[in-house]
Amino acid sequence: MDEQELTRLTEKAKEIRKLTLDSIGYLGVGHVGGSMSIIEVLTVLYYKHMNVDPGDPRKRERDQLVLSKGHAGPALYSVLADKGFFPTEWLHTLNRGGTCLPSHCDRNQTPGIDMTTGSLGQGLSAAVGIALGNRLDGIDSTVYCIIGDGESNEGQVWEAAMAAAQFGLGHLIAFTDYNKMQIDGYTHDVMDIENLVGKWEAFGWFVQRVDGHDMAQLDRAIVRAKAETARPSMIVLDTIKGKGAFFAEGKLSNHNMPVDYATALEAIARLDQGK
Ligand SMILES: Cc1ncc(C[n+]2csc(CCOP(=O)(O)OP(=O)(O)O)c2C)c(N)n1
Ligand SMILES: [Mg+2]
Repeated sequence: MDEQELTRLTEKAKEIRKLTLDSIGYLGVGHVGGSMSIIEVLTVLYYKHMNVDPGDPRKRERDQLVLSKGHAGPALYSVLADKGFFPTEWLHTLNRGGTCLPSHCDRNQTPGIDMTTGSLGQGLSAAVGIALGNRLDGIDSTVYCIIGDGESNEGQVWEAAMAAAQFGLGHLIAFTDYNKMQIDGYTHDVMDIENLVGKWEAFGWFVQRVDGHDMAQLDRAIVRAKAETARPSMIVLDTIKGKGAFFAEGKLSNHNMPVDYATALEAIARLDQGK
């Protein structure tokens, strides 16, 4: 990617981060940590790679994303609002009565959400099913899936991993948001998932590992994954939970935390000042 594009995507990621902090802060509570750690991958996907149409969210010939760690919905809602799937004003209805933006993703509530998620461990299986269905229907598209590192403690993830390799789903590209933390503590203390790259390779996947906040690295990895047509791809993202939110970054308390609006606005101001 050239400098101009890198600048464009970097600015976009900042906007998405600000929108997400604003929506969670306006509500007063939310999954700050796991939302902040996937901002860059969502930005590179939705503003560079994915073929989606805000005017026709269910278009059959489209790329799809299963956000398996569905508690990070607020980050994806910011992207979808910014892209025009629904009005940006909806972001201030996050997780309130009657909203179309529940805390966890729901494909029947929100334009642009491709799969209902939140019960951890299930999203990759859904993505495998979508990818198989697309193949049967002769649809030439890519299915993306983002899972958590804590989520990877779920056995169903590994059943899906085996199935995807068995079916040779080269048009399935998954990411592990390896932010090293989960709800109850550090991932290596709760249920260590190392050697993560070796595990996915052993399951028959094409595996890469990149800095999940580096847009150029993310872009190159996605390009390489798309070029691998015989095997499903796993891109392990080294990320920081809470990235870019001064009150949350790297703190174990950032999973689902109270955030007063003034603090969120201060975080947004700091991002604007490049702090
Ligand atoms: C099946 C299931 N068990 C428990 C939960 C509660 N829960 C929500 S988020 C979370 C931690 C997930 O950790 P991780 O995948 O690392 O997410 P991240 O760090 O990206 O927020 C848990 C246990 C759930 N949503 N689904
Ligand atoms: Mg985690």
